[in-house]
Amino acid sequence: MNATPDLQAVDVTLDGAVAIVRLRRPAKRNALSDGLILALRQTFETLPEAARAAVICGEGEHFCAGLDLAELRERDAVEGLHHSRLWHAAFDAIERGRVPVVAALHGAVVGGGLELASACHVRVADDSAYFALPEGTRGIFVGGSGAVRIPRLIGVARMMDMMLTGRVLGADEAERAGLVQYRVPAGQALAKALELARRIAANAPMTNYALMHALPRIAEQASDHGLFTEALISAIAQAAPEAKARLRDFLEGRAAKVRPGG
Ligand code: 1HE
Repeated sequence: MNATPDLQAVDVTLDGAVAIVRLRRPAKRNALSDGLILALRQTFETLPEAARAAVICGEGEHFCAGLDLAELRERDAVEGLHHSRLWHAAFDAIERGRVPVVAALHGAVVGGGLELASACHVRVADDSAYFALPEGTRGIFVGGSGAVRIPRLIGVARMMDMMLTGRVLGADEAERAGLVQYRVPAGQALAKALELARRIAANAPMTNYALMHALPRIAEQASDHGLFTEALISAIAQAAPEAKARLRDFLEGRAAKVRPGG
């Protein structure tokens, strides 16, 4: 694969402690070319030092139209294998990266676009968003980690249905299925994602790290192993000076209480 990162297709800005990563190929509905995939990997591996959380969003009418189908025509089986592994590396740079990532979803979130959203840590959809896996009807298969990450969110049965029948989920159905965690009126996905990312950025870094790196692994461990891993990670997290300071703040009446609707 000879592609180089298409750095024009990904824009990164810093808003306080939140990096905003924008897919910027609207004329092609942010379709994921090889160059864009490489740029995404590079972006998430080299986020600005000051970033403590990130938001990913898409420019134009849609979040992402998935794989760039114009490039698919050219590929043989061996190239297809390496191509899929390239996507895995890029999306791993998101899921197992340095900071939690909130996806702000609108319009089409389809195929590889849904795989990309599934690699993020929290998903917000506005009412214009719709979700599909057209791979089933295009004669191909998911190759960007969807077979692993999407069933974790909605189960094998729902993903099977989407792929076999071409079912398209609206924002409300996606929320009910567990594909997205927040649903907001059309046009408000980015604002909501930013609000959440700012909250996430204010957490102790070790807590965020443990959530990103330990929680998904524990979920895949046998329960006895999972409990042991949990004990190790919680011991490390509570020993951090920042954890001690936060507990002191609460005990001395300086920290926010937990309130309904918070
Ligand atoms: C594209 C792509 C694309 C748009 N690859 N060029 N993904 C799909 O099967 C979804 C294919 N796309 C669509 O169904 C629609 O384009 C949308 C619903 C996303 C948007 O519709 P619309 O009416 O706003 O835009 P459009 O007129 O269809 O497209 C505008 C341009 O973007 C047009 O190019 P133009 O040069 O004629 O202007 C389209 O060809 C182009 N375009 N989507 C290439 N996907 C690792 S495995 C992952 C496997 C998959 O992701 S399979 C699912 C692929």
